[in-house]
Amino acid sequence: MTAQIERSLVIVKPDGYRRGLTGEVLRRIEAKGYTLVALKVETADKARLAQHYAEHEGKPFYEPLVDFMSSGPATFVVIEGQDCIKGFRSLAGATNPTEAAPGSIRGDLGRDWGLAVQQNIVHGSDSTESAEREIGIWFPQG
Ligand code: IDP
Repeated sequence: MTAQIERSLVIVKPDGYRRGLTGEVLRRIEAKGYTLVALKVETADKARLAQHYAEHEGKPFYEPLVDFMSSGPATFVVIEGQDCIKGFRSLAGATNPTEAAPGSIRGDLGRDWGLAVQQNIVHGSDSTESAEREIGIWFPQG
């Protein structure tokens, strides 16, 4: 597959915001060479979170996830760069912070202390289709 310039939706989740890690996440994104295209701080409403996490509806962690994600401010960022969707997920590390490799955002900073939902600092789109859909949810004005 040829490399391509793409966009991804990154969220510094409420745990990252509360712990003062927003700058650290943005620093890693920029250090990797990705560009910040749009950025806002907002407490997410549950209706838009339901759209964002529609694929997880019905799973045991769904309700705690929506509660957690709407529990306080989060930072929504559109990033751009060559293969940045896969690249950012690599920077983020595995979903479970205990299993995420050292050096990754979740491996270095994420927490999984028997909580109902993994407080893993960041979200990153997992495909071009998801990125387009998620950017449309959080940045409807384009
Ligand atoms: P991802 O964020 O690595 O793409 P997803 O499977 O899309 O992972 O899950 C969305 C979010 O839901 C995760 O980032 C994490 O916060 C939470 N989550 C996923 N699976 C579990 C689980 O098994 N237990 C608790 N929380 C989970």
